[in-house]
Amino acid sequence: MDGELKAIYDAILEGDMESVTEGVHASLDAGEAPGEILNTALISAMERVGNLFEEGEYFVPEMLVAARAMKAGLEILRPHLADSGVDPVGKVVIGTVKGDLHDIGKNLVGMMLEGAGFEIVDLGTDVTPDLFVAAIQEGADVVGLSALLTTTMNNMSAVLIALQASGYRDQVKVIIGGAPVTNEFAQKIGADSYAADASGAVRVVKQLLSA
Ligand code: B1M
Repeated sequence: MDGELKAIYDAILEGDMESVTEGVHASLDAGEAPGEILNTALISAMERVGNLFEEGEYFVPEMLVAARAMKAGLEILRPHLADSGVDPVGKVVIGTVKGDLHDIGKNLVGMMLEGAGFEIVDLGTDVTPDLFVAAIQEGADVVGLSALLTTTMNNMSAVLIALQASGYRDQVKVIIGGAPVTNEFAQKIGADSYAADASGAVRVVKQLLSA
């Protein structure tokens, strides 16, 4: 990792939002590719934060400030990642399921889909099944569910059950993702597909809509 990217990485670990902001701007000005900044500095730093939390080096407050710093960097990258400038090719309702407050991965998936030309309705975090159903009733081609906790991934199933009960299940494709989620789990709960990361989500959503 080169100097500027390493500086951003370190600033995220320290939760130093100002340095992350400066670093991301400086890297973009220096011609660094947005995807490189995202993967090499931002995402790797959050992975390291997770490891430090597991090792008992970091606690929730450290995770929180690191996440805030990462999100500041992500916001600067947003227009560079979502720069397609074409009419929407489909509408995606996205949210993190009930009980779960993690939104960085979900935001990234939303940004990449936006960049691929989709209209995004982002319901945020801790979203109840009813809210997903209400948003889908307004019209959507795809619903994307995110969960980062083993305790909340089961709430994805509750959304599918609510969709079925409302009669809207056949009108939308359902894609799920998040660190504890697997393809096997997606099949088990009756989702249409699973993606491991944001670029995979774009590929899968396009496939689902062309099928
Ligand atoms: Co939390 N947390 N956290 N946390 N947190 C994890 C997830 C954890 C793995 C840390 C650890 O132990 N190593 C662990 C979960 C363990 C488990 O369930 N097995 C954990 C825990 C335990 C907790 C708390 C319970 C801690 C506590 O309070 N004791 C608590 C729960 C709060 C709640 O949600 N109710 C909690 C709280 C928090 C913070 C609020 C402090 C903060 C979140 C801030 C925020 O998001 N605004 C936080 C953070 C930052 C993390 C880690 C460190 C980083 C998550 C992240 O942003 N990663 C995380 C450890 C880790 O993941 N290494 C951890 C970067 C992001 C780009 O990746 O989100 O995986 P990710 O998204 C990827 C893919 O998963 C995928 O694409 C994304 C981009 O490539 N993807 C999708 C995600 N959604 C998708 C949807 C799709 C498709 C793909 O389709 C729709």
